[in-house]
Amino acid sequence: MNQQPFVRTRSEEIFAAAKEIIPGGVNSPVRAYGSVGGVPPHLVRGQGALVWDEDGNEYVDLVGSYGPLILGHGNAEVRAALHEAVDGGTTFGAPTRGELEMARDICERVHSVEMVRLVNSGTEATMSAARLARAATGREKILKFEGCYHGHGDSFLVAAGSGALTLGAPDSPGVTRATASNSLVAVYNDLDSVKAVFDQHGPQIAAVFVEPVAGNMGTIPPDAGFLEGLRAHCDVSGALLVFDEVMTGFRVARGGFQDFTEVRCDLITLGKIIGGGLPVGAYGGRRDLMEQVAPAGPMYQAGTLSGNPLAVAAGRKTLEILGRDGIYEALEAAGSELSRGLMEIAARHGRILSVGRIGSMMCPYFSPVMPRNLSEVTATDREGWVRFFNEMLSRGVLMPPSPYEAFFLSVEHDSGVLGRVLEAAEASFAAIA
Ligand code: KE4
Repeated sequence: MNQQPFVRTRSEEIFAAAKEIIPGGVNSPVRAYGSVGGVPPHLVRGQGALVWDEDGNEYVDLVGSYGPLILGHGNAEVRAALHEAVDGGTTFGAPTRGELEMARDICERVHSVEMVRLVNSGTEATMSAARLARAATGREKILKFEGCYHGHGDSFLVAAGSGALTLGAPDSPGVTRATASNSLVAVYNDLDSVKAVFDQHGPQIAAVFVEPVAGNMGTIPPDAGFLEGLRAHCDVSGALLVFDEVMTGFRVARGGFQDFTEVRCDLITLGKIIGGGLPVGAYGGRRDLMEQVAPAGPMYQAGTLSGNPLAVAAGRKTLEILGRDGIYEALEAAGSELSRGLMEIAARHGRILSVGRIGSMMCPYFSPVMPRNLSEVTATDREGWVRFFNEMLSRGVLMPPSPYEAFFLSVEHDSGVLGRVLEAAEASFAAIA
């Protein structure tokens, strides 16, 4: 284990040049290390649980591309499937058998999905699901939760507005007040806040969007009864319930979070893992809703590369492998080993960690109590977390560069790899004590 801060000269050079012609030097903001400072390692290769940067530094990867790489980097079977697909062509703009098989793979595994449409990202999936919910109900408002992220579609880039009515307010320039006024915001795990919104706006609400496990403010599972309460409000008011499982789909279980709950959503959004590392999103659910999507129905949605043969090949092979015995048990064991190890090491150095975790998706909070919503997450020790991040980075462990992002382990994160992480954690907690 390298005990010296890694030299990242080439990453620095590339980052400086990139900032001249790419906003912030990155193609997605979190990668710029704004929350943690310093220069992001520019990666050149990944294999299994490891990645290497431009300067030849090796890291244990806990980011996993923010979810897709549940099989680790460079899975041989996925690569073989891609090589075979690319030899046939990269895109056709015509339907292919693979898309039917992918749709069957999803419908067979995920409760409540009778029909599904493939798109190119999680954002496209949630944007399309929102449009479908509005089309199907004739209503305009969407309810989401503080701290939940559903991609960068305008309807979702809203924060809780001022006042008790939690009216949406633009969270980004460019999102109009008109758009934001149709986005309502409640507090995750707080059914009283949900009731307040439904009391005020119920008949106007087209859909409630929720991450069944909140993975964009770390990892916060739903309180007992929370999802059941959302289902009940939707049933009474006629709003649709949308599970955004872009992150949890096929991550937490073979069928996503619905394998753990009796609650059934009306629509679901998927992404990340179903692309096997290539760009894919999907939305699906009740047949009577999905049959309203063009060309079967009037709600328009389209995409040049939707159902792309390469992404479908990688995604199908990934789902096939995830269907094999023992995979989720191994992921659960890895998550449990890392979570327990981090808490024990932190305690030895006088720190109490609370780890939010479901399976191989987890987040260590620098807090004696497990947060249940965004305001409790923002009350955790962010400075301590940032110092820990940078100590771990200097010891060859790549955590996601934000306390609001989850760790994603893969089937390649075996005890040997996790031992390296825990060894780095021991030194890092000592360094920040
Ligand atoms: P994409 O458009 O990034 O494929 O998916 C948007 C999205 C939708 N729904 C959920 C629950 C999500 O977590 C995401 C994207 N997740 C972030 C990670 N927190 C993507 C990482 C990034 O923005 O670079």
